[in-house]
Amino acid sequence: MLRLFKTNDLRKSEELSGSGWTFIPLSGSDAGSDCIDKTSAENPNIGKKFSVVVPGCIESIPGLESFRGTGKYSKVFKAGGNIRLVFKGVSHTGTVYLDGKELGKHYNAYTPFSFLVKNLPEGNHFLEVLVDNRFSEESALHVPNDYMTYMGITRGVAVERLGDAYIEYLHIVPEYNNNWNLNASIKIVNLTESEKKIHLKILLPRLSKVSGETLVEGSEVAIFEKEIELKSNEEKILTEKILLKDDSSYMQDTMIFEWSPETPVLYNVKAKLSVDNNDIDDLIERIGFRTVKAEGRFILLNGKKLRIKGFCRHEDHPMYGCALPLQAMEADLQIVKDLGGNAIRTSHYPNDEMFLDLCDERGIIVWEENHARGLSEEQMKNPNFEEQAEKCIEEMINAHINHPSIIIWGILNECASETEYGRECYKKQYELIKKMDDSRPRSSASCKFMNDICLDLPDIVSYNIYPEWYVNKTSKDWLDENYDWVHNESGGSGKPFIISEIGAGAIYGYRSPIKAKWTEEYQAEALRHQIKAVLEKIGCSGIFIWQFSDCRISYEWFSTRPRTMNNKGIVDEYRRPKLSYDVVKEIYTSYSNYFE
Ligand code: ADA
Repeated sequence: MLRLFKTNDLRKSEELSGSGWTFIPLSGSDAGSDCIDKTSAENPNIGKKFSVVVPGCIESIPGLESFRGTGKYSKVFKAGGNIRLVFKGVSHTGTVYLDGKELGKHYNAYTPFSFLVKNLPEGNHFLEVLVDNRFSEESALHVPNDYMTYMGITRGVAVERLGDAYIEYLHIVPEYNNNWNLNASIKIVNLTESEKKIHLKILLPRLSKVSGETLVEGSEVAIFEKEIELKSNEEKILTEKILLKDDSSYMQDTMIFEWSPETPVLYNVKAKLSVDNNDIDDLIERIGFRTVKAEGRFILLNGKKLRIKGFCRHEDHPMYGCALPLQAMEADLQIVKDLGGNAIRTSHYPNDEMFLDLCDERGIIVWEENHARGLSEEQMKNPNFEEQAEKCIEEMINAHINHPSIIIWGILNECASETEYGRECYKKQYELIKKMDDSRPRSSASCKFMNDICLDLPDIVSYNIYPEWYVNKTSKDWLDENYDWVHNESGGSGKPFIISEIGAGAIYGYRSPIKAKWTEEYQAEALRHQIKAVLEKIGCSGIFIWQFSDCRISYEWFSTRPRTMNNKGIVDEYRRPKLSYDVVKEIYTSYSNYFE
């Protein structure tokens, strides 16, 4: 499964996820061995053929738990004609071959990519994906870090059969201006050598309430139609503002049901292409009617002052690596809801679209950010950094712009925002986001305290602070010091202010009345002080606790952590609650989603 709703009625899309794949480790060693005996002995499984399922991480295979190197996936599948191979995530670099011919390469585990193949002969074809999870100068974003870079085809794969023309993307961003409007951007591609006269139609279902609160989809209404001419192999991007005025045909006998954490109503928008009245392609996207903006010191969601009660969450699990199945994603969100949380920060990279689909359906607010964590100025000067970071933004927004749950676009967690060079990178990336989507506020989680020189750039100022853990100050004092500097001395004055990280470590099961650091008792007490200080702070729009669950880190990272894990989870990696679970639940559930 790639999405939680049907994305096509007409276009044939066959999932290649599942079984029938083989994996062969080609070169590499165990990351851990370098730390033990420096001989980096070659992994004994090199050349061995494993039967595997996709999505998955090869670290789930005994003997490959710490493998860092290259390997090749392969699978035979049936197809023909014009096809598109869609990959939702390959970690961290994937090179795709079809019948021995290279189709292309993609860097970065966390964003989708695809390859078009025209006029493929009908029959069996051989798909190979060379995967590489090594750290090197070529990789500016996947570096030794406080999270794990896994290896694998870690998200879904599909092969689509296309006709003479197809819809590459359908972006629909709702906007309210006395009426609801839909700002649509549609990319249409002619796959033939001949000119095409194509009819585009966009349809929106009317929703109606049946038996109380249940909403059902009624008839689909055409809200936009246009004839488009495309020359041979031409592609066109149409941008249209579609008005849903009260007197529009769509609005007869219906109303628009807003998306909110309390009422996460979703609409399936369908775009259809036809030639001479024959339908040739379609694409369905899911949207929610909601507005979000930064106004004064508040984040307004549908005009109401939002209070964020969130968690930073890595895509990480001891059984699945970063390739969590839907059931594991669902279990995490059940815990978030039980804790009284209303938000997730996708630290520190774009997330699986199925997870974002779940957030849309459950009314969980999302801060989604491009892939970067704690890169120094020197690391940001890697010649590949800017291109890789900006490409991640483009792919993230292109793929995720329709998710109503995403209300903040984030960049460059704890990177060099205290330097002039770093500022240039931040500035370019904020501008890129605004150009692609100016419907959402932008932010970046900073740990540069009173040295940050970029706070005039974002719409929301966000700080990662660790009082009672890294900084021996009370939570209130350290929060006040940073808040006051931001609002009195920095370019961030007067903007909404979020604590985007705060927390403390605890080893699951380490209990002691001495309440030393790493005990569950210490974490519970520190979090009580930290969360209360933030939620009681006038002018603070919310909090993302670091972090939801313990997660694996890469051996090669400079800082040693107990268990080679980041142990600041409210639950451990198996989602077993620590003592802090009840503290977080007690406090979070005592606050509403909005300021009065
Ligand atoms: C930073 C960083 C997180 C994590 C955290 C910690 O704030 O953004 O990824 O490393 O510190 O646990 O220290």
